[in-house]
Amino acid sequence: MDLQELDNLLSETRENAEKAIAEADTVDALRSAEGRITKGPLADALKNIKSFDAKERGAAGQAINKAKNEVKQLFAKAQETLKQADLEGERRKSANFDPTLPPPLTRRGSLHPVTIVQREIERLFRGLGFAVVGGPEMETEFYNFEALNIPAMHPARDSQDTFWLTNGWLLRTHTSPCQIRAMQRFGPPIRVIAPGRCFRYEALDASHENTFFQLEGLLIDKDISIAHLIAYMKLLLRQVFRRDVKVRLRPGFFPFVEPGFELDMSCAICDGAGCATCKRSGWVEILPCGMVHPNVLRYGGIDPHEYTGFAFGLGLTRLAMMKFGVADIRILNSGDLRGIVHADRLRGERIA
Ligand code: FA5
Repeated sequence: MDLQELDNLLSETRENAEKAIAEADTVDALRSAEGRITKGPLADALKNIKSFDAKERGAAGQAINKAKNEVKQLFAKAQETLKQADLEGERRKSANFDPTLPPPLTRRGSLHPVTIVQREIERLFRGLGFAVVGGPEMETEFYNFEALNIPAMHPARDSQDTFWLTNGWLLRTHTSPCQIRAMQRFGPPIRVIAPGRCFRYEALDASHENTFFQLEGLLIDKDISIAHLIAYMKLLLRQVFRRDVKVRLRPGFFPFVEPGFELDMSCAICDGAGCATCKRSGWVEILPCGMVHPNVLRYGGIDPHEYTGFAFGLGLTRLAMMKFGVADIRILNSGDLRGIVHADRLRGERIA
């Protein structure tokens, strides 16, 4: 054999190796093809090295070794690719891989129960022509008390223990300051609701938080009466609970309404039997309301001889507790969902 013939043989061997690699579909098939080629023509060529001229022997040996290494590398690479593919196949088989299935949904969070109730009420009142307004959480004494007919030293201030700020302002104790701001901003007739966070320096228990939500409502127009007030309150409760709710209306005193009422609902936690949430009374104070006091209308720049109106201050957090069966108000500010999950099961209602 001369060098030219050797070159042809080595090229053919390389081609055979590539062909065998393309045909092999398992690692074992690759191994046996590699053995066949390296131990066959390449080994034979090495054995026959003596048949070359002494001058050409060195070059022939180098060419054979180079071809051998190239073929080995080709097989090693092919083996690695096949192993990866096998592994992928196993993984798919074991996971019952179905490429036609839609990708798994990412679990999204759900809205806070108070937000859910707030949005429901906003939707209802928007549909009735009300605007949704806000107000500052840091308020002046004027808007939080004085303009609401609660002058300094008035005993009604004691019922709303206040967080005072060092600049003489305060954290609003209720959403009622939004009434005055709405009167000043819009003038009559007015239809607004104002949901928002309130703060009281309270001793905490199952139904009292120092940070909670109220939703203020104010309607001012000509010839508004208590009949309008009651009709709107009934509508509100029906919308939130989507069933008949046992309520009671009793006189309530608030300096900014006259007459004033307390609307309580039968405790949804114990079905009126009495529990820690309702302080064993079977009733939960939820919706104080009344006809806007003439002095408040005057503070808001409205003539009480021309206009009348009603206002309400819904305890939004307590309403969410009643709707979702949350027995302790502190759960709602804690971020611990277990109490809510429990109530969810209890009442068969889904939060989101
Ligand atoms: C007021 O705050 C009046 N501004 C409501 C009002 C508005 C009356 C307009 C008339 C006209 P009261 O202090 O009762 O009222 O609070 C209203 C509601 O807020 C209560 O019925 C209760 O549901 C809720 N609430 C009061 N204090 C707390 C508290 N510490 N934690 C949770 N909810 C509370």
